[in-house]
Amino acid sequence: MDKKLMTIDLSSRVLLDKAEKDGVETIYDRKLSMKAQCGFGLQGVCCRNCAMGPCRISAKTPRGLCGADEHTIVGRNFARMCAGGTAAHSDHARDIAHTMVLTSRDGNYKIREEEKLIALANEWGVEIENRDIYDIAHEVANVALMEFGKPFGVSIFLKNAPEKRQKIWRDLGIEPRAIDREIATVMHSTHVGCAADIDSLINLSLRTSMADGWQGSMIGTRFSDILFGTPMPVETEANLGVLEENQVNIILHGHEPSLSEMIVLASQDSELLALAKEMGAEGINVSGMCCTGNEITMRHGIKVAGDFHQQELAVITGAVEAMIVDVQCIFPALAKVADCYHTKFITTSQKAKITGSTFMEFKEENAYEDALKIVKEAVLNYKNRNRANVLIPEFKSKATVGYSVDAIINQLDKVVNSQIDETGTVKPLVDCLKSGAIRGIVGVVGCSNARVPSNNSHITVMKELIKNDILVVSTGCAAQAAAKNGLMDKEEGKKMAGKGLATVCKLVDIPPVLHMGSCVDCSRILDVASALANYTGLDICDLPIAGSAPEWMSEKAVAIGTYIVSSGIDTYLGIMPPVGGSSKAVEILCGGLKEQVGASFTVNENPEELAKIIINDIEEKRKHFEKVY
Ligand code: CUV
Ligand code: SF4
Repeated sequence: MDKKLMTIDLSSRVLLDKAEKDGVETIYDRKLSMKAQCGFGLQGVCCRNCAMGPCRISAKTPRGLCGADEHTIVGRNFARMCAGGTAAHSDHARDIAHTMVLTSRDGNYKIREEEKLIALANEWGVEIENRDIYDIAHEVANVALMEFGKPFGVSIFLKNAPEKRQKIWRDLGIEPRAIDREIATVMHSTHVGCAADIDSLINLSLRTSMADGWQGSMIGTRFSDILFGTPMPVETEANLGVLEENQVNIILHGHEPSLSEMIVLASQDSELLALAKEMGAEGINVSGMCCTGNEITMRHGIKVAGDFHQQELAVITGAVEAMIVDVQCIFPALAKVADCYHTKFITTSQKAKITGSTFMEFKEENAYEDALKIVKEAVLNYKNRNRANVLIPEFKSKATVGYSVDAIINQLDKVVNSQIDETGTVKPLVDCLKSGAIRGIVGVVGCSNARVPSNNSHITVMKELIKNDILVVSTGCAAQAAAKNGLMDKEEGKKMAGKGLATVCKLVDIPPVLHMGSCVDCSRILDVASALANYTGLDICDLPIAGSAPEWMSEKAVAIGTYIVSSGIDTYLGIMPPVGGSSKAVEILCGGLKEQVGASFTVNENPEELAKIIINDIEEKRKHFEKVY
């Protein structure tokens, strides 16, 4: 197979040639050599939850040694994926909450959004009268940290959802209690000799995923906004063409803004800039990858170097002085690729040490100094760049990013709400949906998956949706695919949108695909959905909205999909999860859940078909919506 057909990204294709020439291996090579994938794994019917196994289910051996059948095994594996994803997002949030504890007036971390903090304090019953803002911040942080392990009660955020939705969760017993508790419960229930009932295993999966969406991720997003600012529309550029020939190139890859914000600051330090000059560079150019890239582009317009599948290719340009990473979605392969070039591959977290990397620990307690040291390492490396072996692809696209819920409401307020004295509400969005100018809203999110050509499913689905007047909101690597392909360029994007959507885009000056942030920021999508439901007095499942993950791959994505469905939003996957081996699991996830939570999963690995199904279902939802509202 021609490797270049494995991605639709033009800069990636250019660099795949260079990789070949340089004799460097990438994910695409490994994909090609890993021909047959394990059928049992793909179907989810391999169990290694105890050492009598692994047990694999087939027609000949329908049960494992303990007697677990395919439904039990698939259910347990699925629940563990949800727990893994919930753990990752929530541990990210935990670090951000700890960062909030460290804030002080003259420290490295400060409170940027006092108003947002006060609002949260009020929501949580934290005393604000006559108190220093930092005292309030520390107490609010403590309340959030309690969400991880509180012995009684349920998630503090659930009350923001429509009442009807809350009742559904209560009746089904899927209100998440403490985050760590839900994860531990799933690990316990899936231990050998525990839960063996598929319905209850899926029910547990929903509850632990709810702890991801309606607890951990919400803490992550809200706290990041309070600490680093609420994103507002800002111009940027995306794709590897953002690397600079004559500057020190630093790529930030990973997830937590507590690191990336400090690196961005350190890269503006005058001594380091002077040092860069000394090294012969014109400046320091920071760009981002994956979710950390989303965090810093949303808040500062920092350019987006690329997505999950481009991490090796970025190094292969030969123009990157340092790839600085923290946690999640980092290829261990980067160590080997970086070895072939002058690039320093710098790991910074105890949670994600990687063999062959340079470990420079980043501690929030010592944030700015640690960041200075790391950036200095990059700057000093500039002199080692082999200029003869540099290739920066020319491809990059303009994008407007930074659409937090506040930004979306603000933008619409400017044009509509302020004239009718309803500022701060989603009325204009509801009106657009009601009139049909916008047929619906779909969150297209998630990773790139080497089982399909990189970015192809994202772009196919998004283009089809906007052409059919469906507003797309996006996070994660899906958002980066959109940015790289001009879908977030206000001018270019409008041309790809249907008439109704294009008119709205023009009127309120937005692109047809709105960048809402990183994966944890899928909580922003929950916030918009709740706001729409609360404003209309409907439940979330009554709205013409949907979620889609056309190229998902991570456990985090499984947790996201599952909490989105639990929230009453139908979710459309472009990659089949490893549940196919259990007819009952498929039946529940792709059907039965509808009766329980008013939404379910649909899977179709053909992106054109996937888009068609979404559009059809949105139109069906509209009929109901128009009747009830
Ligand atoms: Ni957290 S989880 S590949 S960076 S979206 Fe990108 Fe997003 Fe998936 Fe990872
Ligand atoms: Fe086999 Fe049961 Fe052990 Fe799983 S838990 S490995 S099915 S014996």
